[in-house]
Parts: sequence; C-alpha cells; structure tokens
Amino acid sequence: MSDTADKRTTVTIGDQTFERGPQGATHQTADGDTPTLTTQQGVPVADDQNSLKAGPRGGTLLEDFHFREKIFHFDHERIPERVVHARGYGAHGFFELTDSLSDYTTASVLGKTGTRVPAFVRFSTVAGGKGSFDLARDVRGFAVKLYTEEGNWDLVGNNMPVFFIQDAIKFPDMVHAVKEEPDRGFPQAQSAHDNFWDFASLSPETVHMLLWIMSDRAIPRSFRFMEGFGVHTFRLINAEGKSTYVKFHWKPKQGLQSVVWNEAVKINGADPDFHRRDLWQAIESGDYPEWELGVQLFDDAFADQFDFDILDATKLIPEELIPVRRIGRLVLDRMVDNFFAETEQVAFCTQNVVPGIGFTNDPLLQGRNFSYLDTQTKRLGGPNFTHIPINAPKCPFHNFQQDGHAAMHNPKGRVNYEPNFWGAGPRENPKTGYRHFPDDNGRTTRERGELFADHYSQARQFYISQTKPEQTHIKNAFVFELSKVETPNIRSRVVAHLLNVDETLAKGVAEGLGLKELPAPAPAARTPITDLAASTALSILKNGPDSFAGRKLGVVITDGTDAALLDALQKAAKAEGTLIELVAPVVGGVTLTDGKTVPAGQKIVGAPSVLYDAVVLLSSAEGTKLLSREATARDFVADAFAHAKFIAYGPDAAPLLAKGGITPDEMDDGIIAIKNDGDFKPFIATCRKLRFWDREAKTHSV
Ligand code: HDE
Repeated sequence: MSDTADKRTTVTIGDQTFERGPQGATHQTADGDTPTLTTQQGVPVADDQNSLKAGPRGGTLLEDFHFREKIFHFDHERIPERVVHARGYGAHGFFELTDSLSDYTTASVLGKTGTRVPAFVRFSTVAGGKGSFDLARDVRGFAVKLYTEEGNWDLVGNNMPVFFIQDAIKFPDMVHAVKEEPDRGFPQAQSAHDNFWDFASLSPETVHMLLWIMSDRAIPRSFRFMEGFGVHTFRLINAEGKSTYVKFHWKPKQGLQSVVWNEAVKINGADPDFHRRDLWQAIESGDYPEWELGVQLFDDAFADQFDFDILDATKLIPEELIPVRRIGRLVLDRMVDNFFAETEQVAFCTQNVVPGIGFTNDPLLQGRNFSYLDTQTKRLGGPNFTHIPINAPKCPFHNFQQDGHAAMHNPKGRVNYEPNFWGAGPRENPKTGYRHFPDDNGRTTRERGELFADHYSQARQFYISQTKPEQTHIKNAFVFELSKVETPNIRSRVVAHLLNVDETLAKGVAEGLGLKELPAPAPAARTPITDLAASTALSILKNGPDSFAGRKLGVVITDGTDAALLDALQKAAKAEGTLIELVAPVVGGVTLTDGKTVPAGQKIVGAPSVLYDAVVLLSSAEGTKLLSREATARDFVADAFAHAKFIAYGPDAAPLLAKGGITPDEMDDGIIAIKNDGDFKPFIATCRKLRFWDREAKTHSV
C-alpha cells in the first residue's frame, strides 16, 4: 500500500504503538523510546537490512554473526506437528463449580461450590495436518486443562461420546488407515478413501462410531455449538476411599448446530479458517461461549446390570438411563497472546488427574495414559515441557527432577534427593497425596470383556434417535464417502454392517451406491442385537438453540439500499444478539438512500452465503440488476436456498431470487418478503429454527 493510500502515521498492534518511519517501515515508539534491536546475546544491531559482504557485489561473510543467528533461529522455528489432532485452536477461560460433588470426590475443584480455576481449551480436527481446513468431516477434539490448586487436571475429550476402537493397541492402525495413504500422500483430512473404509469394515467395533462421524456431529457449525465428552468411564474417589463411576459431558449453552455437507465443502474453499475465525470473533467481541460440565454418576450395581461393559469406549450410557447432572460452567473469555507459545505448545496428558479423580481399566484409557506423555516428549523436545508456561501448574510444585534439555526449574543448593539428612526439600504426603484406586486387576490375559462384542445395538439406537433430515444426512454421508472408495467389495462390506444397524439405512446406502444386490448381513459376534429405546440427547436438531444469538446474518446491500430498512434490520438483530455482516459489490461500501455511505464487511465474491446462518437481500432495484449479472451473487442465493437457509428479501431484491434459480413454485415459508415497513422481528424469530428443513427433500434428488 502506498503512503498516500494510507496516511496514518501510527499503527497499533495489541498494546503496542508503532510509528511509520522512512520508506513506510515502522519503528516502535512505546513510552517515546524506541528500543534498540539486539541479537539473542543482547548485542545492539546496527543494520538489519543488509548482510555483511565482501564488497557491494561480493559473497556474504561467515563473520556476520547477526545474520547467521537470525537465519539459524528461523531454520528451527518448527516443531513436529501432533501425530493426530494437528490442527487446533485454543482459548483461555475459567471453570466455576456450581454444585458440589464433595460426597463423591476429594478433588478440591469439585468440592466447594463457587470454586473458580483458570482453564485452557484446545479444539481440533483429528486426521488433517496443521494447515488443513476446518470443515473436514471428522471428530473434533475438545481438550480441557484445568489449573487447580491440587495440580493440573486434563480432560482430553472429543465432541462425540464414543470412539472407533476398544483397545489402544489398535490405535496406530486406525490412524494410519484414516490419514493420507502412504504411497500417494493423499487424500488429506478425510476418511473418504479405501484404506479407512477397508479398516473400518474389517473392524466391527467401529460401527457405532461410524454412525456418529457420518452424522452432522462431524461437521459442526462452530466449536461453540458442539458438545464435549470425556468418553471413558472415570472414577471419583471420596474421603472414605469409595469409588463412584463417572462420565463427563460438556453441554454448550449456545445449543447444538451443524452445517450440511455441501456447505462444508464450500466453506473449506471460501474460509478454511471458518471455525478459528468464529471463535476469535466471538471472544474478541465479548460474546463468551459457555459450557456446563455434566456428570453421569453410577456404581457397580448399575454397571453390572447395564447391557454393555462400562469399560468399553465404543458405548455410551443413555441420558434417559442416567440423567446428566450439571455441576459447573466453563467460560472461554480470552484468546491467546501467541498461537505457538500457547496453542501449539500446550501438552494435554490423560494421566494428568488430581486426587479424588481416578482411572478405570478401560483399555483405551490405559493406553492413552502412556501415549500422551510419550508424544509430548518427542513433540516438545524433552522431558521439561512442563516448564513451558502454558503447561506449568499454577499451584506450588516441588520435586527433585532436574536437568534435561531447556531445564527452567532447577533445584537450588546442595540437596537434590530425598530422603536426606539435612531435612531439606519436599517429601511425600500420605494424607493429601494422590492415591491410585486399589482396583482388582485379575489374571493376565489378552482377551476382551464378553460384553465388548455387541457392536450394533447402540449404533441402531443412535440412528433411530435422529430426526428425518438427520437420518437422510447420515445416509448421504455414507453414500458420499463410499462413492470415493475405489474397491467395490469394501463398499459392500460396509453395507453388510449397516444391515445390522437399520435396514432402511442399509438399503438407502446400497441404492445410493448403485449396488446391484444387497450383501448378507455381517456376522454379529454377539446376538441378539438389542432394540434400545430412542434417546433425545443423541440428536442435534432436538437440542438446538432457542434463540438466534451468536449466529451470523449475511446482508447483501448495494448503492441505493433503503437506509430505514437496513437500520430496522440492524436493530432487530442487535436485540437478538445476532451478528450482521454487510456484503456489497465493493468492500469500500455503498451509498444508502439517505446519502450516507456504509462500509461493507465483505466483497460479494469473497463472501458466499455458506459463511452465514441466514441471509437478507436488500439490494436496490439498480443494485439487483447489477448483481443479477454476477455469478457469485447468483450462487449466494442458490446456495442459501439449497442449504435450507432462511432468506429474507426487500421490496427491490425479488428478481435476485429468480436469478438464483428459485422458481415461483419453489417459493416456500422459509423465504420471507420484507415490506417497506421493515419489520424484521418475525424474520429473526423464524431464524431461531436455524434451517427450513422441509425444503431439503425437494432440493436433493441424486
Ligand atoms: Fe488422543 N492422542 N489418543 N484421543 N487425543 C493425541 O497426543 C491417543 C483418543 C484426543 O489438543 C496425541 O498431544 C491414543 C480418544 C485429543 O493437544 C496422542 C488413543 C480421545 C487430542 C494421542 C487415543 C482422544 C488427542 C497426539 C487410543 C477422546 C488433542 C498429540 C487409545 C476421548 C489434544 C498429543 C490437544 C491427541 C493418542 C484416543 C482425544 C498421540 C493412543 C478416545 C482431544 O498422544
């Protein structure tokens, strides 16, 4: 940008102010004093623009320690990305206890109502690399670190309550199968390929989870609108040493919401950072997302009667059997200062628990307790990753661990062991120290529990708990993914499993794939497959929001847009807590009927309607003509229609609907005309339903 284009002489970045210097470069003016650039050794630098050379056209000299240090450091900026969950986004906040569990656990964070502790949360996708896109069809990680006064408690969960496999020993195979194929290096960030479905179809224990990842849970609208689950059965242990089993849940106050698949595909092109941007914008604007911590508590008597093994992470406990008790709230209210220092370096470990919280023998959890510590050591370069501020406890800590790469906390003085005669340093404390639950571990064997063998009953329960549109999405997702699979017998094998889940689903998938004949149902390791009652908690649409707050409206404006109408819309949206983004032919903005200019948030070519929850067309008659010739404006309307979104249009914008391909007989109750009186309240109230699902069946035939 030229100096004449932007005449500002100072620039503010964070809490620092920079002043433009010669050639438009900036130099710092904090407190009126510009600090001098130095090397890492603190040596002042005289010239940071030119390396030291043997003459103006000569070779660069090895003597230039400043140049070498700068390049050397740059060369080492990257650390290995996470082997799974590489792409993630974190934020700070706090956890507050609202209902004490002191009868069940000694954990102080779950003891006194009103206790507040700092929290850090990292959301992630699983399969894709660090630079992949946000709207992959995938599980989302939901990892929470609570900095309690008894140490850090990491609840490293997902946005789905079950998992693909039952035993950690299968994890490397499962991850190899889902990630890009090793010879070709693609496809990235997706399960729609032969290796994944080959592995899945040969591992019936994956079937329940397959239903979850083929559901809209795998394409959330925002991190803010998804649930979190601890997945495994954990233990709470009270002062008498009594153990109670517990499943952890995070319930979003914002309600659940997902996008549709065709939309997800387009969002990935239009804004690969869609989920990051959403969280950033919400927190930066003071709209802090909040989740309730819920627990399902049960004892051995329940566990023994339950039809499934509570140690099996491919099963859930329906909320109808054990209601989720809400005991606290998690609020995210601060973005990181530095992405690398915090989000990239944060190290979650499942074995980070505090006194009063314990493990069970779930073989997946047991395996994870090894894996996380091991992987952090590799990723963060040694055993001292707990010295990095984001990982360090915020309570006092004392031990004699020492040395290693980048050791930041080192014992002082002579004594670095215990017991010692000098009486110096920390000692163990049998009263307050962590005690492992004395579980009966039985005989040594490589078998699995008998009940682990029922792979279909809960998959069927999940499917029948969905609304019609959600069932259709699941069927379509199977068809989409399996259509990318090149080997026909893998496709049939998946359908064979689905026949044990639900016949209509299996037949729908077979038809969608063009299978000539149905395979025989897969042999079930445990029969009969039980018919479980439907569970409301499993559907997204039955757990949506009751308001349109925190959602985003895309509003198309042009020169000549009615100022009063736009004003009425902005007021109605503000009253609801809905965000508005103005979309115009040019980002500089438009002149309204009252002669005022409003800047746009987006130029229409960069803002397809997939970025919004609902859309409003407020172009003037002239503007409508202009946009009617514009492919991106036509797509804007066509996509909003196809994705079952609510569409409002002003008096002069109607022709744009036709240009978007909506024929008069396709006009429906989700398309709302706004008259000149400009009352947008009913439209915003309608938007609380989020989508007009009735339309969907009519717009998809293949
Ligand atoms: Fe993980 N998982 N996992 N996982 N996982 C990792 O740890 C692993 C599993 C989850 O934002 C890794 O730091 C094994 C279930 C989240 O930093 C690694 C098994 C659940 C995150 C690892 C599982 C999760 C990870 C890779 C099978 C939900 C991201 C990088 C036994 C309850 C945390 C890292 C973050 C990350 C191993 C299964 C959730 C390799 C061996 C089940 C949210 O340690």
